[in-house]
Amino acid sequence: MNNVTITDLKKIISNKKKILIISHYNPDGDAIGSSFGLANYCESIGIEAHVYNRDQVPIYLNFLATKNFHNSVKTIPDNIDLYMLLDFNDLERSGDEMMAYLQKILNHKKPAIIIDHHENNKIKSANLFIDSKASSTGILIYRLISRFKKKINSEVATCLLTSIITDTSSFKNSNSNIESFAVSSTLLDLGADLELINKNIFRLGGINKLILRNKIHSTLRHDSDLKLAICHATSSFYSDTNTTKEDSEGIPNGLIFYDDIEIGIFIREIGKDSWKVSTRTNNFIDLAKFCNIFGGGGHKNAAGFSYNGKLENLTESIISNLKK
Ligand SMILES: [Mn+2]
Repeated sequence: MNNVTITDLKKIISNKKKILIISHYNPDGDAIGSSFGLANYCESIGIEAHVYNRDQVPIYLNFLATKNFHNSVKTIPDNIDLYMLLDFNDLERSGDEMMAYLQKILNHKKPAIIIDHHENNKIKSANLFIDSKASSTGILIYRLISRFKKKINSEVATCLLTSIITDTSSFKNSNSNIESFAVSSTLLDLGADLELINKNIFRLGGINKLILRNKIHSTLRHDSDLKLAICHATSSFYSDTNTTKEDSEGIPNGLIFYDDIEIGIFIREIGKDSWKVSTRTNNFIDLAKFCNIFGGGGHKNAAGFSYNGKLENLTESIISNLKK
């Protein structure tokens, strides 16, 4: 494990011919925006760039594109000379197939770099460029590619602005620092299409999504002492309304904009007695630490974990741990 500077990074990339960029499964606007932005910039300076994600690009991000996008390791070409892992720092987050692939790469000590803004890095055998103060991985990609001579084109600028806008929830989250405004302003100057981003990112979707959200919000439980709101969705919520997990994205974040709620928690069923927990706050407590108790992690203001057991036990366990 080795921390590298922007100058090191620039040097590492400069003499490469074919790179592979990997981001986490269930990709969000930052995962897609930063990886496509980096790939498209590399292509513009003559480096062949391939992007891997276990999953397809979510519909609301379909306005972003890149030339070589893979959902299977089988189509990834040989002789990749640099591996770049974006917006995650735990191999598990790349998916089983890519995790096995990456383990081999790292064992063979092939050049790999993690560019990320999450804390608690778990990958020990790669170069690290991690800054948890950065509001998004897109910001880190901007810091890097703005060092190169070639001007950032409008397509790349749109990718990176998408990263920033989605990871800051349009500058509403507490990670919206001066740099995120400054870089956004520069990206607009470079031709980033804000109207296109807003049109796609903030479309609310079909009526089914509204019905799903009503069902989820009807499970709401509020603890006024803890300033906590918890709600959940079982698998039947999605099958009954013909929706997918993407349709419940943003639920925990939405909760903390109400008075009397400082901690928003959304629990989603992922299997029999198996749950995924997403937590959000605005500087009220350190959620990365809290989720660590359950074996998860993330940021201070946005973190999560998985849980096996009964929903009632999970809820009680969350509440009793928060009381501590
Ligand atoms: Mn991110």
